[in-house]
Amino acid sequence: AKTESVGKSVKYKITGIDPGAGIMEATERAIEEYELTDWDLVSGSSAAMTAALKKAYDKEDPIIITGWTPHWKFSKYDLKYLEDPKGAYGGAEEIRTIGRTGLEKDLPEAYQILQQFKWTEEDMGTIMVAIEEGEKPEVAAQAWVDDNADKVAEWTDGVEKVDGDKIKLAYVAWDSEIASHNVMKIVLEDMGYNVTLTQVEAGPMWTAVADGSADATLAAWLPITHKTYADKYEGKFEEIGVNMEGVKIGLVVPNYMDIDSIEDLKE
Ligand code: PBE
Repeated sequence: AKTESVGKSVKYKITGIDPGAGIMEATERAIEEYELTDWDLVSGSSAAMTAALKKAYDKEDPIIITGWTPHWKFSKYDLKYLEDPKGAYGGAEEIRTIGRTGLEKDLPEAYQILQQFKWTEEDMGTIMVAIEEGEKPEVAAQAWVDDNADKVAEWTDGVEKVDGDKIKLAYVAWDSEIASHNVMKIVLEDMGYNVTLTQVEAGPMWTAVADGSADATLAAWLPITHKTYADKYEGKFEEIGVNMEGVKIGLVVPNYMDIDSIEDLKE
């Protein structure tokens, strides 16, 4: 028999990430829909969340985090998503590539590469795990590019090299996006571009694409995670392509915890 409720055991706290992340909004929605009135979503950062997860996991302490796939935490720890019978976190998500209006006309070669850019959770996982193990993002990305010339060739198929044209990509310091943007920087540079990566928060990332101060981002999680941003800037950005399918967000706990569903948090 349980001696203590899950809520008590984690002090009614869900360990979140940066406040602008779509998963934070989805979690506030989950708290409402599941009537988790005593619960708080604590914001922080991806790095602080994974540090808290490591600390709890090493001691087999309970912890509830906002989690997503792809992410290296699932290869490092034995974790599970809590079931979400009310669908607060949506269903099949995709990571989409979006650009500023006019990008196709101004930088057609880059546009075509961005359009042809598509990879898998496994591809991205290799890079994320290497970075987590201490490799520099640009080094881990370069190693992946070197090992995957066939995939890169598909992304650059039919595209002519340019001569130092400038392109600016905006991204957030989520592990998945650190991996994708470092890879795209190398691919575009190999095609002759002068690439700037700008790391910002989620809101400013969307704003930058909408107002044209960034050319593109590979980090638009849709249709649910970034819906509020996509609605806000409707007509002010362009969907260029889908770079990964079958991604997911939700509440995640270590497998040693004796709960299976968000419903169980009410007890
Ligand atoms: N994430 C990773 C982001 C999108 C990429 C799930 C933390 C978010 O919640 O906005």
